[in-house]
Amino acid sequence: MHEIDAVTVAKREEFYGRLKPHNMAPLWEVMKGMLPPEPKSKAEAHRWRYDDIRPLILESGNLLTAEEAERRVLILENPAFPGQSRATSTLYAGIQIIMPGEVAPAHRHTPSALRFMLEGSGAYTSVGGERTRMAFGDFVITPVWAWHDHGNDGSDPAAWLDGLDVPMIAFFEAVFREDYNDAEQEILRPEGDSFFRFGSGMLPIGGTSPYGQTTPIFNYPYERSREALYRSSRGEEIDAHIGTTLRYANPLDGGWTMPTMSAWLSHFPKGMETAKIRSTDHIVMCIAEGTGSITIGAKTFDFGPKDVIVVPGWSWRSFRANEDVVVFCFSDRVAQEKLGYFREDRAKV
Ligand code: GTQ
Repeated sequence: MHEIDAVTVAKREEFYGRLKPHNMAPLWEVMKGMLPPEPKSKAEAHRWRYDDIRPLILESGNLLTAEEAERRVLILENPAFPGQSRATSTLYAGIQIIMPGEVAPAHRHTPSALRFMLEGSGAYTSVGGERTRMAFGDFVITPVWAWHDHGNDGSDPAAWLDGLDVPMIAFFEAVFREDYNDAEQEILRPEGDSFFRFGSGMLPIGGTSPYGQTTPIFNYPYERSREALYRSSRGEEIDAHIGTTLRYANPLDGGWTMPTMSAWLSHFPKGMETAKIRSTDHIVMCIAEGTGSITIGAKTFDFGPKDVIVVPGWSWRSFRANEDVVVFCFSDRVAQEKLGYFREDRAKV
């Protein structure tokens, strides 16, 4: 940069001042911040230990009813974004609890939601006139603008991880929401209907999704996904960076399951240390099985089952598996891919 004299600086400042009433500003003063050489997320890497937060989640279960709360959820807020209901810049995450006999009343909204089931045996959710029971590890989807209500007819509290694209949809200022005229939607189909119709390696001829870009399957049972994952681990050489990773897919087009959020499961066999990888998507992870540690940038977090971890975009990450580890992940990758700029970068091995 060549030196500029005080007179020139003053002249320019005076000019900028006259731009303000016109709602204009000089690009050259902000251009480097607007177009940095690479992204630096404002979010922090973070881990919530399930053992630490579980008592608080259960306590909330006795503080107010699900009906009162509409959704009784403790939001997982990124430490860099207090009060903003965001786990990453683009994603919302929370832990929802439903006590035995309760109903979280039906509503719908333009943000999509996903669930990763954590505990309890009697929880169910209804979507599109169909009810699905949620068992540990199940990946459950609420499509854009689909009526959904949750309940628990078991005898123990049910809790799951919620993931929503709310910050993304709010960025577009396109959040709509509507309440149903009853606590629960009308059930029109037998349980399992969508899964057997679309999730058995066969498809209805001419079949389409009732939910546009969202998969017609709304519960991917862990029993099935886990078996697929472990069998894949045995059948193929394990990727040094991502272990054995299988993504949840829309059977109709082979794409991701939702228009804005990607979801996948990774398995790292006992003893594995992965090579570093970074990608532009912002990731929320939930440990399904095992203990180990994850290094994100300069921070290392150890983890156990049901812990939730946030990986900000474009930060290096690597795993160490003390036992066989299975991790459920969701991110905004599919949205970035559609916008044409998703990137990933792998350290040399
Ligand atoms: O279950 O519909 O965590 O609407 C936040 C907003 C869950 C839900 C959340 C919601 C829901």
